[in-house]
Amino acid sequence: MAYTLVLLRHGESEWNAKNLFTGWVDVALSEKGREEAAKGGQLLVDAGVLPDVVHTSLLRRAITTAHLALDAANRHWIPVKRNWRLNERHYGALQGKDKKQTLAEFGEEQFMLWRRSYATPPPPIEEKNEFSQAGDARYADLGDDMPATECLQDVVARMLPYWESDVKPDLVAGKTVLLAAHGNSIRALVKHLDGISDDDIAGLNIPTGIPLVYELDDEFKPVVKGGKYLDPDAAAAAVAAVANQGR
Ligand code: DG2
Repeated sequence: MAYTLVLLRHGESEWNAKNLFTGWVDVALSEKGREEAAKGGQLLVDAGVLPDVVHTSLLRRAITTAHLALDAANRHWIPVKRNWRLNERHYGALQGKDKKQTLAEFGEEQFMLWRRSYATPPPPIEEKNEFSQAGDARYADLGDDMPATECLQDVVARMLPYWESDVKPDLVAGKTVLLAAHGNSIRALVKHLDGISDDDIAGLNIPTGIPLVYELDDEFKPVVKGGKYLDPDAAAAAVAAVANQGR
């Protein structure tokens, strides 16, 4: 028996368009991002992949993307579950900073360490920083789990419990799952599913708004490693653009 999992990074956000580190800052989709989300829904229809349940983060760029995609696919009515464990990685003190300026200020090596290394988080954000989420009601129950910065390793550690407790059971129940999330929370899950090494995951980038479909066997191993983008040409171009951000 195979399970069907659809991973969807939100459409372009207003801060993706401005090239700013976003993390847990709750920015809206750009107009282009809204179009990408609806197109993502149409790609699902064209491929005959119709989600039965959607899991999203607590951030509006993923929530809105799921809504627009499902609306376009006439699946706006399916159950939705939201959890902070699917949030983008917390980008610490880099939140709100310009990627190009950060690259110019700190150099290629440090920039890529912060952006793509597995285990090096950016400096933590201070509570008084205007882009801190301290005191945000939606995270009131997190207690010690509330991050001030995260590397990808931290995202894997906080995302996997939700994968086990909430996403896998939906797959086992025979549901097609849409997981609408973020560049780095999706990288964390893809690393786990495809068994990508800590070094090699640095080279993986996720495009905005293009559904990535995984068929999983009954041990949750991908039938095709890397899954299948529903618009492979657009995905390849968009992956290159993400990789080159800041340059
Ligand atoms: C981006 C990812 O997250 O940035 O937080 O800036 O997927 O929510 O737009 P998303 C951000 P990079 O790690 O690709 O720089």
